[in-house]
Amino acid sequence: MVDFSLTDEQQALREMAHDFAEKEIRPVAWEFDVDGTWPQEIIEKAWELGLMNSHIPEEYGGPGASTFEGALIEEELGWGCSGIGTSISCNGLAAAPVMLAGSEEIKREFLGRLTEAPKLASFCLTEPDAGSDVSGMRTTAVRKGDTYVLNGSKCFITNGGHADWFTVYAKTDKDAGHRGISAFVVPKDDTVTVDKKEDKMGQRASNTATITFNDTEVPARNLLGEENHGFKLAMMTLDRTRPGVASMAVGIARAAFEMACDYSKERVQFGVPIAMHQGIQFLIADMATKIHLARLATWNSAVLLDQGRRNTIESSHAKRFAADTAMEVATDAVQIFGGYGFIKEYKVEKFMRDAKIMQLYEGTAQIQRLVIARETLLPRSS
Ligand code: COS
Repeated sequence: MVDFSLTDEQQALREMAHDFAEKEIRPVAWEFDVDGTWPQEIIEKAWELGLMNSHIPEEYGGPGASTFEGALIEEELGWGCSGIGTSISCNGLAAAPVMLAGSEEIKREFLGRLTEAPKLASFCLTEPDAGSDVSGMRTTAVRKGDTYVLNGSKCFITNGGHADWFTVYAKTDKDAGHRGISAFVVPKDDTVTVDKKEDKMGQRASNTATITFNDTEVPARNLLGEENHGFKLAMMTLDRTRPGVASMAVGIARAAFEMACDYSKERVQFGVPIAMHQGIQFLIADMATKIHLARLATWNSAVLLDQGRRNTIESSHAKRFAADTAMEVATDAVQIFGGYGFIKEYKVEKFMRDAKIMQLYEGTAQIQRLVIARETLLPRSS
């Protein structure tokens, strides 16, 4: 049976997340956007309510929510403010490779750190010269007895300036391309430096930093999975986290859409509210359809994961369509506001700035299309 109706528990979770977004995030979202204020108190409250680390299983102290339930939470956080929402949700990206490939001991230690206190962890894949082309990374990890020594810089690291530990991808065999990358859990210590906090166009309340590892030593047991199998682990991680990004994009689109609908009913031109004009109605209708379809694609990609099935193409469909929807809907929302949409006081422009990153992070809109084309033309079996 195909059925996306929510159980009473899921409905309650969604309402709780919405309530949190409305009462804790929305009142400060535009103010935090101005100076890029770090939302520490909001993160702590989200952690207390179980809106953070939703995918961490109960045996490691987490809520043990499904990917689908995580998607419900992330849409509401994205509706509140996707910058603050990203700060709250980003532990999921760092924790996923640990859940997929960490030993029992590593899972207990590092997932436990996130569930015992409102701590943050960051996913370190991207480098200045290795964005979409993951294999081009230059960070190295060299085995020395019972340890690995890491050297290199990672950029655009979400929550990087506040992280307690990092999931780091590094070359363990420089000449083996994607088959020479390994993943490690790296606790923050004095050899890890935070070099730069980025001043961004949107999602300004989230922290984006450059993190450098300077002869950073970790025990060999911090290797996630097998040596030189890190690339696949990164890809499997992104399959799991892209539904969350897609949900947040749906949340942005919905927020912009609601604001535009309200405005169209108030703003009078040619003697009637502009919502009465067909030109505006058609815009509203297209926005509504896109949001509806983006949500369906997102839920589908999440449910497949919960069923233990590979969701690579569905995850990319969802991420690409929801991200493009967020950008298009936010742009049209500004259009409906007319000249006022361009004025910060009217608030709607924030959604347009925030939406842009949805087409960039966790795989650009073009990378999603590349994945979709490859999976369509050359489907993978495993
Ligand atoms: N699940 C499991 N394995 C996967 C996989 C997936 N989703 N995608 C690829 N693989 C495997 C392939 O099967 C292949 O395995 P073999 O070594 O056995 O042949 C290997 O990984 C390499 O795959 P591929 O040839 O497709 O790699 P490319 O170098 O061409 O890269 C893209 C593919 C571009 C899709 C990948 O590099 C990518 O997703 N880049 C974007 C990275 C990104 O999202 N960055 C954002 C930063 S994180 S915030």
